Amino acid sequence: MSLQADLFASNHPQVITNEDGCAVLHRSWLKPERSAELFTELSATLAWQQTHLQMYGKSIAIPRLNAWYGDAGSFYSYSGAHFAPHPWVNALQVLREQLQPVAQARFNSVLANLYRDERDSVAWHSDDEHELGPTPTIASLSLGAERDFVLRHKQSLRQLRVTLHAGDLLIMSGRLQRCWQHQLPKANVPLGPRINLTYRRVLG
Ligand SMILES: O=C(O)CCC(=O)C(=O)O
Ligand SMILES: [Mn+2]
Repeated sequence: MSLQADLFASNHPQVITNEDGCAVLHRSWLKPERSAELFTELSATLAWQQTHLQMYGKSIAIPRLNAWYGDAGSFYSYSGAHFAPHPWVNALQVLREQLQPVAQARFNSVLANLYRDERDSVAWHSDDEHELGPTPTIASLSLGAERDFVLRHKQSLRQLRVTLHAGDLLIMSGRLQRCWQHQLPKANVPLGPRINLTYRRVLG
């Protein structure tokens, strides 16, 4: 069996939207055993931290843990929080090499999020920070518990909901971050932890 066949399932990508940017879902991009191994390794070894954002003069703990890895110099900031990347670790580096041909993009950093249970979430936002450029390609890989991910068109307010499972790869590109927002709402059933890796290119 070839290395590719051993690591990846071969489902056809599904276009979630092609309107005002592109979101394409590769279901089960990783096989279940590899997703499970990666989840165990990354949850135990990444430098998870609690980020606080400054809002209305208060320091607010965001409802998830995160960790930023990347090339030296790929500084990143959002809503008043600044991240200097940790140097690449092997597992994240290997994934980067495997993701780049699928996403047809080069990445120099990855933001890892850890949602500890169903109460952790990420609120409506776009990944539209200046340092990502106007049409960023972002490759988002899910591990651990399944969670709903919702896209909302900024003008029409049309919503698209997808359940992301362990091993699913969502690629967002083109004008998607200009024209749409996304969120990962809290769930109303008990759920275990989930890790999401978003590979990005921070422009120097
Ligand atoms: O966890 C997810 O699937 C999305 C995370 C996200 O949108 C972000 O980190 O910018
Ligand atoms: Mn995002």
